Parts: sequence; structure tokens; C-alpha cells
Amino acid sequence: MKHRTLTRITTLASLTLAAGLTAGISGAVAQTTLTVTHSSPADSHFGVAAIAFKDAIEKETDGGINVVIQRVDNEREAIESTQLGAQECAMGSAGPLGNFIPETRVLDVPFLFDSYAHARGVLDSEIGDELLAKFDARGLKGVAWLENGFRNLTTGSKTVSGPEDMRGMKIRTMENEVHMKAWQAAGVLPTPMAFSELPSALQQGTVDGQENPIPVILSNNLDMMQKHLYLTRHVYSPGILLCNLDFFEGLDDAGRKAVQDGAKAAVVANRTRVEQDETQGIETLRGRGIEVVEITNRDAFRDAMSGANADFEAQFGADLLKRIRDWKAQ
Ligand code: EAX
Repeated sequence: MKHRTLTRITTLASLTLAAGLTAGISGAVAQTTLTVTHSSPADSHFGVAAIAFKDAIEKETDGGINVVIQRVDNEREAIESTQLGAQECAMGSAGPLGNFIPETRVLDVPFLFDSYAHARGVLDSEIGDELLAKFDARGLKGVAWLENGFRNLTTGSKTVSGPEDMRGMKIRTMENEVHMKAWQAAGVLPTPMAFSELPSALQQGTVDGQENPIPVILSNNLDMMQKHLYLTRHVYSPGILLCNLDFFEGLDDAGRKAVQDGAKAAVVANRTRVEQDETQGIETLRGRGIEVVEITNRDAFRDAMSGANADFEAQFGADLLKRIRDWKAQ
């Protein structure tokens, strides 16, 4: 699978390069192609972000940068391929990002953010900027923080009335070691896998459940494979828009500005859609038949995962965690 994706993208990139060279030789204005991948349906919080990104860039550069949106299966491989320069940009959940930029794992700590306003405020502040600045050293340009949303637990036949019921359950997690440690502290057996493998794992009962934000559950119809949705909101899941560093730095000033303006448009479209999904999507899901359970004992879930906190303080520094927890709008 990995091979196929890479080959396809590489072929595209070579064709584009060839086209650019031909245009250069014939004296026509060279057009740059920017391929941006994401792994969600077009009608989703990342799908609309990709379209907003494309529209804004093509408009601002008058077509000088041609943005191609491609859907891929695997978010970790998309980052890898961007790092290698086989594709220009990628967007998606920040779940696998810590495998490339370990410093960003601090954002994955459960119960770190109280609300969307808190999470967005921190990502838009110098804390978010400082983390984006770490990408350069790994051959990537951190263009903007997007949003996946607060994650919620869903299960198949098993039910959960408190965190103790989760002990021994196999829950699919992202390929994210912070999430895995937190679940382990709660007595869960975390089962990391790429999102593309999740539907069959749920259908075959390889895992007892999974956790994802409402926009993801909704746009991928995960409710069709699960019976219960618990609004645990146990961890905020950022999204990321990143590009290959050499590609980004190789653009002229106007091109770089267009990519950054495109990113701003993507952030607005993405956050607006997350809000819409959060306000209307829960009812939609209930209407489709999944049992939706409000969590009144959220602190019990927080306590169940707290066994990993000392580890997180040692890894990320108590100061940074406090700075994030205490962040207030100016
Ligand atoms: O990008 O892997 C995940 O659970 C992500 O939340 C999902 O792919 C959305």
C-alpha cells in the first residue's frame, strides 16, 4: 500500500516537473503544482479545509500554484512522504505527528484542554508557534494547526458506566504513544493502528471499541459499526497542515504568502465545520441509532488516566504543561 501511494505521487511529481521544465523552455510562465493529501471524506472537517486551501491559493496566485487534493489512506505515511519530498503538503489529524516532531506530543496529553476555546487559544498563541518552529529541523514546514476535535469513546457490544468498566478492553488508538500510555494507565489494552484499518477491526471485533471526535465518527459513519457513544471528551486532537521545507522555501515571497493565506482559510473552514458537527452531529448520530451517553463523571475518567501524568511531566516539563493548562485569553 505504502509503495503504491508513493509511486503514484512520485509519478505525479515527475510529470509536474517535466511539465514545468517544458513550460520554462518554451518561455511560458511555469506553473507550480502543490499536492496536498488528507485521509478524510471530501465532506468532512479536513475535506472542506483542503478545498478552502486550494481555492484561496489558486485565487491569490491567479493559478500560478495549482493545488491538487488527494485522498490517501494513511496519515503517518503522508507525513513521511512529505518529509521525503514525494508530495508537497499534507493535512490531517496530528495523531502520528509526534513520531516526526516529538515535541508536539505535549498537545496529546489527555484532559489538558478544557474547551475548544482553550485549545484554539493555545495553538494560536506563541506556544503553538514555538511548536511549529520545531518542524524545520526535520525537513518540514509547520504551516498551521488545524483541528480534529475532542475525542470520544465508542464501543460495540460492551457498555461503560464508569472507567472501571474499560479495564481489560481492547481499544483502537492512533499511532500515538501519549494516548497509549494514558489508556494503559486506565487498564485498557491500547491497540494502535492506522485509521484505514479501523473499520475492519471494528467489524471483525478485533477491538472492543475506538475513540474519535464527532466530526470523524460522523463523516466516516463509524456509528454503523458501534452501538454506544460515550461523550468522554478525554483528549483534544489537533490537526496539522505541513509542507516539505525545501518546497516551501523554494517558493518566491508571493508563493509563500499564498500558502500561508491558504492555510488561514483552511483553519477557518476546518474550525467552522468542527463546530457545526459538534452542535448538530450528535443529534444526527442519535437519529441514526447509536446510543449517545453524556458523561457526568468525567473526573473519574481523568483520574483513571492520571497514572501517566508523572511520566508526562518528566517528558514535557511541568512548566510547559502548566503554561498550557493556565493559558487565558489576553
Ligand atoms: O484524521 O486516526 C484517527 O483516529 C484520526 O482521528 C482520524 O484519522 C481523523
